[in-house]
Amino acid sequence: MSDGTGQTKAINAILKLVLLGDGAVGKTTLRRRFLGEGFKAGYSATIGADFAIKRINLENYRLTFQIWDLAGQQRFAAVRELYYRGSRGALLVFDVTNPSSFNNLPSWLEELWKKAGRVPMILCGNKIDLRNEVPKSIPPELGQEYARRLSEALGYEVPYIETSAKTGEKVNEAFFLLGLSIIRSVKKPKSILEG
Ligand code: G3D
Ligand code: MG
Repeated sequence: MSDGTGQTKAINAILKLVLLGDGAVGKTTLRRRFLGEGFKAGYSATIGADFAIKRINLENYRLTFQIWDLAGQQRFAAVRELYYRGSRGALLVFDVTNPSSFNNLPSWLEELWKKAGRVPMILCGNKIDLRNEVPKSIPPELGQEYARRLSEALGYEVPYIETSAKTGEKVNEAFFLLGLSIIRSVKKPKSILEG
């Protein structure tokens, strides 16, 4: 979009993002890490979820991420309905030191797809700082392979990234990648301004 001076005008968009994955994989810690200081936070008692806002600039977009995170392990269906409603992207998280959190990914996806549709997402293997301490951890190849299969099934790329919410490694990258995936998925940029 040009403003007539030859400069590209930034496109503003508000994007609701949801964090998914088993309890204790590090969703809340990832979110806190990414937000750092000076974010606006809120809490929806109805949904039992926290949300916080962070603005980032990405390409010619000014994105306002509204990041949602279920408080505790809410399993009440009506609540989860609201949690997912209107979300534009998802960070699907497992703990590389906890194979069952990896094996449970399909059930999280099923829920996401049912309630939010096939939104852009990234797969995130967290707690890599602990990988060498745990004999049966999930190797990077397995995460990559799963993301590749998901990408194939969905027809768009689902990136895989490995993070440590403890050290901060790749945490910003994970959220930026998700932002990029959303931008790429939008054919008409204006459509992400809606809803
Ligand atoms: P959840 O929101 O997915 O349920 P949390 O998970 O963010 O509450 O994290 C669960 C526990 O894992 C927390 O420990 C948290 O500090 C820890 N954790 C999260 N991410 C990492 C990581 O990347 N590396 C390591 N080593 N630990 C991590 P506590 O002890 O507070 O319950
Ligand atoms: Mg949490």
